[in-house]
Amino acid sequence: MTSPTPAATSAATPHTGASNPTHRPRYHFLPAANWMNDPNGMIYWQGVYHMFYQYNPTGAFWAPPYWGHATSTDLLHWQDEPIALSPEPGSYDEQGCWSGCAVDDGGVPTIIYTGVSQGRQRPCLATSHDGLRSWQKYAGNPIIPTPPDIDLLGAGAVVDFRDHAIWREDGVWHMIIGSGLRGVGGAVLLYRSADLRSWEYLHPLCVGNLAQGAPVSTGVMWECPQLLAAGDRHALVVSAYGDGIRYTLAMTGTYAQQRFTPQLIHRLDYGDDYFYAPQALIDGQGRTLMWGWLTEGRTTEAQQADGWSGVMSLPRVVALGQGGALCLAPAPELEALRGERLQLGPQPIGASATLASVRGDCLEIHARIDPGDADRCGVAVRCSDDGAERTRILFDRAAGQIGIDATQASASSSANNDARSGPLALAPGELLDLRIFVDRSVIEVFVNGRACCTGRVYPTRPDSLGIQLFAEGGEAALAELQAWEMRSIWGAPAAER
Ligand code: DQQ
Repeated sequence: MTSPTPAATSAATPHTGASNPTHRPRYHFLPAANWMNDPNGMIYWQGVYHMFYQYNPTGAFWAPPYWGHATSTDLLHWQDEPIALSPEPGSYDEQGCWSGCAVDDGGVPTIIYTGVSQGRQRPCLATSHDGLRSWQKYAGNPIIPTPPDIDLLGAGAVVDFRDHAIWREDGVWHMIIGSGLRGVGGAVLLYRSADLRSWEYLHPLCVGNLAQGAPVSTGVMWECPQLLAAGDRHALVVSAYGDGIRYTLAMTGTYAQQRFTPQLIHRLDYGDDYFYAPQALIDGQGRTLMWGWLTEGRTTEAQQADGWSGVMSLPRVVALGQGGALCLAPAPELEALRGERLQLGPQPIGASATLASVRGDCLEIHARIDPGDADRCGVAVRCSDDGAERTRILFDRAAGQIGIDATQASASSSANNDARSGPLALAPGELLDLRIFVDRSVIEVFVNGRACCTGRVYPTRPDSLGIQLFAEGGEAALAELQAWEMRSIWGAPAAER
């Protein structure tokens, strides 16, 4: 395998990103160019948010991953830092430095990641002694040489062994690793250690069930596990994979005697893998903030033609909802990106009405809608003047579903143009409350504080900037709509990427 040694992605690196900026987000983080996937090692360190991410510095396609790195003091504007980890040819991570986490080991920033070589996935460690800028790999890597042989216990052989989350409990480090048990389902394996280097396997923290179909299938393997405190419960977040599924699952329940027992399980984002492999940190305000990888919804050829692939989600505040589900809300800091406010309503919503005063492809829209007797209603964004292209944020009351209908989003044959949704029931008299973030090809929607849905859209028409309200099978009413143009996080247009 050849492994180029690229220059570090630093603030001084010229932005060689989009040859065609049409779809490139302006207020979401993404590297200047090339491929990114999972957020890694998210950590709040001495007043600074550190975001690492899976990165291919050689092109807009997946390859043995490096760890890219960026920092922020305000959650909005990000500074590129040197590449943190690179695969080492001929070593235990020659096939990539896969996903992992970062912890504070008594003042020493420490990364645990998955080193991959010859198809084997093994935990590895690296430390920084210059304030998270450069990282030295531990001479004793890999720190766990083989997965546990839990087949002996009759639980099924371990099919994968990667991705890490670590916490301290009773003065001891605890680590979970994403896995799957052949013929059984996804699994999260629990270890403990006194020094982060020598680990003792305990048992599975939680195991899925391949046979489960309702309320949601849980897949063959669980990637990127993380155990979070949420209100009076715990939440186990995993990215469920295999058997035709790929989405983030949130399980809320109890953590006791070092085992997690789920009580409720749901998809964390109804856009499925458009919000994938998320990772959370706890910041200086004690908030749990989460970011996910927004995958592309277009062909690999289209991604490579544009020179970039993958976007980081907006920062989302994690909380336990009233019904016991894990809920995500946009971080309040995002309000600082708002331009002038425009306000509309109340007004009736007929079949479809284009808003004359709101247009754009970088917007935040907050709409509160009374569904009335309409079967379906919502807000359409990125609408062309002739209606040929449009993306609908659609509440289907009869089906009890909310989602993003992008089946008419783009005239391009390279775009997915799909529809994704999940359950939403409104209480009698409750308004549909949509906070919609449009950032060129990214749509993030937060619904009634208890559901969210991410989409990717690639309109082709320069006039696909319109906003419409629509109702079908009856009349709905707009209680209020506020809209703001969102500012770029990259400063002047010349500095944009
Ligand atoms: N991506 C990483 C893996 C992880 C997967 C590799 C999830 O560590 O399981 O780039 O998207």
